[in-house]
Amino acid sequence: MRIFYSETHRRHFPQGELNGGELVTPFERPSRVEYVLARLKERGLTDINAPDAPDMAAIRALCDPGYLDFLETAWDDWVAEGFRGEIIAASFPVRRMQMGRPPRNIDGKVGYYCLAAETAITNGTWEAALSSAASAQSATRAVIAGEKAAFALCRPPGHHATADMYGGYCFLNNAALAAEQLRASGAGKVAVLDIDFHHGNGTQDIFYDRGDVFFASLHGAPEDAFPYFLGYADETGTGDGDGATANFPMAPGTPYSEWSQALDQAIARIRAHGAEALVVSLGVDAYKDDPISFFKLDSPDFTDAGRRIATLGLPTVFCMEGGYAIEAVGINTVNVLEGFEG
Ligand code: SP5
Ligand code: ZN
Repeated sequence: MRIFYSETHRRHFPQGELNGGELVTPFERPSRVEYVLARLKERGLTDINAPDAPDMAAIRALCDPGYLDFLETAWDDWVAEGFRGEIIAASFPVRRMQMGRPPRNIDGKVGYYCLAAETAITNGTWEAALSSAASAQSATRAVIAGEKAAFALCRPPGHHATADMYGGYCFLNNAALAAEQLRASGAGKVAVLDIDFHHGNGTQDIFYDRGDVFFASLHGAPEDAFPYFLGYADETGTGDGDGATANFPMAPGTPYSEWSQALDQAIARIRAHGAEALVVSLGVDAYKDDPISFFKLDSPDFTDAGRRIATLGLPTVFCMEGGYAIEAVGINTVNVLEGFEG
């Protein structure tokens, strides 16, 4: 399997994540990638390539222009304002305060474009996010060129990012870029299967009113888990997208026996939709020892999940998302890929 990965991810390394009222070392940290790379090599998956430069036209086609300008200039604007810490959002356009007007002031702008304050921006975040998107784009290009599957070792992750908001450690929605690229290459219908522990709110939002991109997500129920406000089973799409979103929220303590039934249902829905290509949002935070999640999957379960995904028989782009039990992130991620390859 071809793998795409950019060292530029290192340029995004905030020192602080707002967690329980404290600034802690972020769960989403550069070393996650080292564990995945080490495991890939250990298992003989050594076709690891740097991505091509990001396709900016595709990123501009997906995202809000004001949002992209904001991401590109946020750090300089923040420093120019005299702020000395990392960029953390503090004021949000919440219920009854949403007039859709981005403020001029950088502190206001940050809140306008942010969906969760745990995610800090630093010098280098924009370059890292672009390099992550570039990995997804190059992996997708490989699949379009005829590879059965490719793995984008994306960091930072993407599935919480909408066309105009960052948060949940995500800035650009890599999986959505991959799905759009597959559509543009001629696939009539594509599907995004999101197995990260957290609901893929960004991906859902981007495709919610579209029938050509099916979105299925297995995740911690929003009553109990981030991102809290989206991911209920009765969110099924709207307009042309009516019926093209499928959410499988699950309770704390969910074991693989139950999770795998949801996976099978998601797979059946993707098959029924007639998808011709697949993007997998590959988070491994459903693992039993993940520090911020509450499912009970064990490492061999990820291999089995990969096997089940392969039964779709579709050209597949895997995009790395979450997974924070860092010593196990490599094993669990590569288990999915190996299970898929059979
Ligand atoms: C890509 C991805 O997996 N993003 C996840 C973002 C989660 N952000 C909120 C984290 C809340 C952490 N709460 C810690 C509770 C520890 N018991
Ligand atoms: Zn996650």
